[in-house]
Parts: sequence; C-alpha cells; structure tokens
Amino acid sequence: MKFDDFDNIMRVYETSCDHCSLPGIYMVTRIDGRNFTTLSRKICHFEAPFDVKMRDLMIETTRRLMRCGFTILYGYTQSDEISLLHSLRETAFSRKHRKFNSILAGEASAMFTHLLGTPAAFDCRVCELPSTALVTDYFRWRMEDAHRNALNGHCYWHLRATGKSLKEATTQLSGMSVAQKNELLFSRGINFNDLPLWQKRGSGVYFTFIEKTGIDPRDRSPVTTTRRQLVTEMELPMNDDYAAMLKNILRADDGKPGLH
Ligand SMILES: Nc1nc2c(ncn2[C@@H]2O[C@H](COP(=O)(O)OP(=O)(O)OP(=O)(O)O)[C@@H](O)[C@H]2O)c(=O)[nH]1
Ligand SMILES: [Mg+2]
Repeated sequence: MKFDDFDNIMRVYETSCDHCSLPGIYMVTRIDGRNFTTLSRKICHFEAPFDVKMRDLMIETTRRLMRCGFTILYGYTQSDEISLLHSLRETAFSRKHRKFNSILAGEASAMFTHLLGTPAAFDCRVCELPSTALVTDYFRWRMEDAHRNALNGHCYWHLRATGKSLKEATTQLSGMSVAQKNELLFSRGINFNDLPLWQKRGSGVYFTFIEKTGIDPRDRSPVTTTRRQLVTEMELPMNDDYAAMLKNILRADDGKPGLH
C-alpha cells in the first residue's frame, strides 16, 4: 500500500473522537494538580493549610499558561487549580479539546516542576459556557470553593494541632455549620474575616495596556507603542464587584490573536 493511502486509513482512528468547541461558546480550561495532597504533605512539606511558596508557584504557572500560545483573557488560581478564560474568538488548534487538554496540562506540569525542583503533574479539562453570565457564575463558583476550602482547611489544621487524629478532625468538621466553624476558629484566637484575602478568594491574573514612548531609528522621531503586561491581583473583589470586574474583562475582549 502507498504511504498516503495507509496514512489516510489510519488517521481516521486517531481523529475519530476529536471534539472541538463550536464558535460562539466561551471556553474555560481548568488545570488541577495531581495528587497534591501527597505532594504538599509528604514530599514538599508545605505549610498547612496555606503556604506562600505554593501560592507563588501557582501564580507563576498561571502567568506562564497565559502566554503559551492561546488567547487568554483571565487566569484564576486557588489551591492546586488554575482556571483560564479563553477569548470568545480563540482559534488555537481549531478549538480541539485534545490539544487544549494535553498542551495546558503539559505546560503547567513543566513550569511547576521547573520552579519547584520536584516532579509534579497536572490534569486539564475544558468547560464550555454559552453566555457571559455563565462565565461570571463559573468564576464566582470557583471563588466560593476557595472560601469554603479556606474555612475547612483552617478548622481542620487547628483541630489537628489540638491533638485530634485525621479521622477525628474530619468527623467533627462534617457535623458543623459555617457559624460553628467560625466560632471554633474564634475560640482559638483566629478571626476568619481577618485572614489574608488570597487564602479566602484565590488570586487573579489579567492583562493591562501600557504606553511606551521610544525613538524611531529611521528618522529619530518619537513613537508611542502599546504593550500588554500581566497584572497579578491577590486581593480580588467578591460577589457583584467580582462580577463587574469580569464583565470589564469580557467587554474588552477584542480576540486579537498573536498578542500572547
Ligand atoms: N499544605 C498545603 N496543602 C495545599 C496547599 N494548597 C493546596 N494544597 C493541597 O492540595 C490539595 C488539593 O486538593 P485536590 O485537588 O482535591 O486533591 P489532590 O490530592 O490534588 O487530588 P487529585 O486532584 O484528584 O489528583 C488539598 O489536599 C490541599 O490541602 C498549601 O498551600 N499548603
Ligand atoms: Mg488536585
């Protein structure tokens, strides 16, 4: 058989389940650390429940992903996960999910491992959101998750510090209301409201535009160019204010490729 015929026959098996997102649908990718419970506790001995080094590695990885060949408007990270909002006009890899999942998981794993100096792996999934309202809800959902995890994490580690076993602390927490968890922390001198916002809300990364003035080497005339730069926000607003921030990012989406 000629190679071209052989290639055509075999290609079908490779591409038969190659799902693509339709035009007009927002794509959000979520990249999540694999087995980070073990990595944090047994391998790297990160401070619990929150370690500034872990936060900074996740933010640096998010910033890398926002410049790795996709058109991304906003990156959000909390715990061991990163969510990326792609431009509505994202055209990378013909919007093929297999490419998004494999490339973003690979890039995140490579960057995080490089920064940490110990092997770490991430998975990735694509979420398809048909409206800006659902995009906003998606990011509010992840922030709610961060908030819940922060309260549970602080309570859990305080119970452990008082001598409770893993099982005892988990059982005690599972029967408690949010108010009781707040009271538990308060009785040990911690006001949950006073904890750093990045722990309760996660961190966001987005692009801003800056104007730079230079000299045109051809005629020595002054020229002004616009550059995009990444900004990291560790004190994100919440609720309606967060929704307004996301709305602004979505409104400014010109979908221009090649700006990463
Ligand atoms: N000590 C410590 N642990 C952290 C920190 N950030 C995230 N983690 C841990 O990372 C884990 C993230 O949760 P999951 O993604 O559900 O757990 P996982 O072990 O990664 O499991 P899979 O994602 O299913 O592979 C939790 O156990 C967190 O406690 C941190 O700053 N310090
Ligand atoms: Mg994980």
